[in-house]
Amino acid sequence: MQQLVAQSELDFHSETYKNAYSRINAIVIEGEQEAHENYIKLAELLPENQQELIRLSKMESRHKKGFEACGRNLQVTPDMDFARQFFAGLHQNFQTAAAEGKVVTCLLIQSLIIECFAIAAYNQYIPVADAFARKITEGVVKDEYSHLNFGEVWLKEHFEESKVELEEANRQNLPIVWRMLNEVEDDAENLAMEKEALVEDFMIQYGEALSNIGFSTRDIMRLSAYGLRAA
Ligand code: PL3
Ligand code: FE2
Ligand code: FE2
Repeated sequence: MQQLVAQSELDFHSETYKNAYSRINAIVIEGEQEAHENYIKLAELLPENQQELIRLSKMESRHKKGFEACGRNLQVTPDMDFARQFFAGLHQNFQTAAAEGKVVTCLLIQSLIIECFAIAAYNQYIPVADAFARKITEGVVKDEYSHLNFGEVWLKEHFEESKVELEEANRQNLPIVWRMLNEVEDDAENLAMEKEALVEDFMIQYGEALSNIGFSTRDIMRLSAYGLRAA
């Protein structure tokens, strides 16, 4: 196992840090951009929630601008090609589901999986971030809880008729998250973030979300660990 960079040794201007940041920063910028587009798509699919979803999509573009400023502040150029590759799996699955009008799958991918991933990552990042990025990330993470909440509330209200699709969407998309975590592990470590802690935080958020929607403890155990051992 690689040694985690101690927080006291973090040098935000070192080449090692900036090199890792060029990919992590890009991932976050791309994630916020895709979240922006995904909520616009969801607004089309759910006309009765249109105003609310457009509001969320605007929050996502503000997040994107905030993280772009974090990269500029450290004089880092985000590696956007890497980031698009990083999100390609979830992106493709969201597009396919949207084209088929599968709103439950779209909500699971964006409002549960991606938001839980973001909440876990941002909470891990805040204590080890530079002062500028910490302030921005603290503001962003508060919003992400409200995005997660939108998905939870909608899916709770439609729980019985969504259950089968949720199970299938979880089975398709959760293994992608474990692969994404593996891909980002080394760079995250150079920012003093531990993969184990990211996984743990994600599992807690995602498990709580499934519970709020109406799944039993037994279902949550089965659903939230799906594909984890193969990762
Ligand atoms: C939705 O509102 C935002 C989607 C962003 C997804 C972010 C995933 C981040 C994974 C990378 C782990 C390191 C995080 C570092 C934080 C700056
Ligand atoms: Fe966001
Ligand atoms: Fe969000």
